[in-house]
Amino acid sequence: MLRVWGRTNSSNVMKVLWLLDELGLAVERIDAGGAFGRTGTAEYRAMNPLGLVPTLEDDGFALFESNAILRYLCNAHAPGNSFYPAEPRARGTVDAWLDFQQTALNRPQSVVFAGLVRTPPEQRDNEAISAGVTEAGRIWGILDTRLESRPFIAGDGLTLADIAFGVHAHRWFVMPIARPDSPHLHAWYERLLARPAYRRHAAVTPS
Ligand SMILES: N[C@@H](CCC(=O)N[C@@H](CS)C(=O)NCC(=O)O)C(=O)O
Repeated sequence: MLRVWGRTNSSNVMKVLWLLDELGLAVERIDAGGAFGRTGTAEYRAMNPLGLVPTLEDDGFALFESNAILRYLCNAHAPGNSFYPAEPRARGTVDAWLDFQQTALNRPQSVVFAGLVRTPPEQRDNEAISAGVTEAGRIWGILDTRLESRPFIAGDGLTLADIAFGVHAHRWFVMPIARPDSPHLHAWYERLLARPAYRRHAAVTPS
């Protein structure tokens, strides 16, 4: 039985739960991280050295880093699935966007999310939040251009790239911020909203 450690309001945990749901794979989930703790023990650190969530356990094998977990789940439990295509160029494209999510979007989007959703107004660093909105908006703008000529990030169908960005897209569209106009990005977000698994795990009230 697959086991996921992580609280459901973590974007990186959402990615994994959304993919598992899309693939119809059963999972046992253990609340961990944030107020749940459990991530500081030596046993947990042996699975996830930074003590972050998510962690995946699969029959004695443990894996950290959400995007690595997405790839592993497709490789090990859904080989041939189009979410992570085998053809080298198609796979390379998905990998590039997965890396781009982690390296370009994550930081500015986290500043905005943590600032507006998890910090009381009197303690907010409004300058940092505003700079985060500008930078995250620039990255989402790149996605908007990308999605002008294709329904999903890597082409015609949903892939891991959409999952990695999709968990952040809902937050982006529901947070009280001044977003740049992005019609193609918004149309893609609506395509995600049509998927029950996305609504179950990612399109939830930010907390
Ligand atoms: N690059 C890591 C980042 C993991 C991460 O930052 N997780 C956050 C939640 S989204 C976390 O563990 N925060 C501390 C906690 O929940 O205790 C990944 O993609 O898995």
